[in-house]
Amino acid sequence: MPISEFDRSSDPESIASALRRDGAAVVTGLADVEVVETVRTELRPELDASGLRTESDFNGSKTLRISNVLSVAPSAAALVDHDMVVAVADEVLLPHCATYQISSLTAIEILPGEGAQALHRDDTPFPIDNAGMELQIGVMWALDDFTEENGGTRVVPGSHRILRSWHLPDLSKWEAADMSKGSALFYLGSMWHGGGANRSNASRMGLINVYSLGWLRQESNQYLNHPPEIAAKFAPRLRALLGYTPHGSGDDLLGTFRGKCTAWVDTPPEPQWREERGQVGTAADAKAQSGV
Ligand SMILES: O=C(O)CCC(=O)C(=O)O
Repeated sequence: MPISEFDRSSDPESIASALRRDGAAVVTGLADVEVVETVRTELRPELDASGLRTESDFNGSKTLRISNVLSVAPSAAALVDHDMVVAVADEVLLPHCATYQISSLTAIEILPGEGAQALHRDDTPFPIDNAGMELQIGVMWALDDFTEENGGTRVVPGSHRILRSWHLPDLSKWEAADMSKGSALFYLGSMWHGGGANRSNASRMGLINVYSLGWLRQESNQYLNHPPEIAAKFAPRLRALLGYTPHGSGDDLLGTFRGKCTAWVDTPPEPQWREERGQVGTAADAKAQSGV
């Protein structure tokens, strides 16, 4: 089953429907080419300096990865906090949480000669298996043209429908995301996917952002990857996405500062950050978006 394609003028509801049906969808030409080029340039020194620190059987030995993406590449904010991404994530995640967050943020450069990564699900760390409740949505931005030959992300369409406690899907039925630089592959956290083998003679760079329900622990600690002095430079919604906001306000209140009931009012860690109402998924946001 080929991966459905949309473009930057498509409506987020249609993309979310394709995701619910197939588990993955590509949106072509979503990022401006200048943004992509700037992000690539900003990522380069850190990828070269520390990209191999994550070397492992799973991550590969010819793949560079870094997680402090926004600390070294501030221009990537335009991708992480992209309106289309947030609109699709709203559709998929907000039915199940008060506000959602970034679970992991990783720049990945697959070098020539790297083998295929094991197919996997991003939801694996969470021991929950609830049909109809998606825990995460991933967005892989192509910072190079992605092809099957250079390691374009492989996905197994339909594999999100098989609960983990049931049978394994047929993982031989994968499709490689074939997409031009600046396009984005959206996929559900329940979807089986993985990096492809790079059989070309050029590297393949991508930026993968995973957004999760706000009541789950982040896979990669965004407060350490992007400490307050870095987060202070970002827009309120991006700070909220990094987790610098509590989840909910009533019985669902989580992420308070100093652990006191009364302290959440002036958290976190700058009082005005909360006043700016940067959270995604709040009533205030919904009102602002609808223009009412
Ligand atoms: O690099 C890719 O295309 C996918 C990487 C991935 O899924 C992962 O590392 O979890």
